[in-house]
Amino acid sequence: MKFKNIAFVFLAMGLFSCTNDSSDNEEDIDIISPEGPGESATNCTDVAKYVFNENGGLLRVEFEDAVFDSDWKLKNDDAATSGEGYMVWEGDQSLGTPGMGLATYALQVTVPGTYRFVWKSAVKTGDSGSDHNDTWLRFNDASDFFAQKGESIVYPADSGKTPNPEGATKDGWFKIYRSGSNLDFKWQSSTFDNNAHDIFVTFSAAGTYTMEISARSSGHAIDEFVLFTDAISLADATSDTVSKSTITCKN
Ligand SMILES: [Ca+2]
Repeated sequence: MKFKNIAFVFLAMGLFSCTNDSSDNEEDIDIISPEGPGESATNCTDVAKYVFNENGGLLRVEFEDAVFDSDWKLKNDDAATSGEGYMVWEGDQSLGTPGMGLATYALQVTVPGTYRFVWKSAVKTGDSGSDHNDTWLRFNDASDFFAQKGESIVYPADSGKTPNPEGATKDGWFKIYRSGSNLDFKWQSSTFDNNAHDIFVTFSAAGTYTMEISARSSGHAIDEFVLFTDAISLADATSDTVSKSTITCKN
């Protein structure tokens, strides 16, 4: 699958058709939406009712497209981000207790299966890549939520499943961190201290699922996230040519 070629086709189509016509092309769309890269297409005017629609085994969502506690600050001062910018936690740290500064995302999944989760985040406080670098994540209504590195699979604490990772985990939440000395926005999501495991969630049936995030480290900034099946590579899922998932409205 060459995303760039598909994106070019739709960009070219966009030059000759008004947006009202674009829905006619939906059956031909695999991953790229007709609105073109960088757009979150929606007629939904209430962010609390946003539903993000998986397409072709991919969800690509602007992190700021949710309802946030006032200590999550929306900023648009970094050219490396998209949409309206990014959210950064400027409240108290919550290193041991998930659930503070909670935000949720409704994800409409049509292709059941296991999806890898990765977000694009940055460190906006201090000069260490190992501090102010994480936020809590939970999928409480999915069939499975786990982290994997090779043969090693771990589950969140209090999920009823073992083993659990080293480092912070509680009440079904993983601490999701980025690492490395570069503090700028990059696509990376891991859990398990000093033994980075990738993050996965399994949706065993089509339906609408809830993704939850909550504050952990102050100064951790998040721009976007992706969920993608093993039919898609990380490079393709996070390519700049991929459009954001179509947003519909909850009834
Ligand atoms: Ca963003």
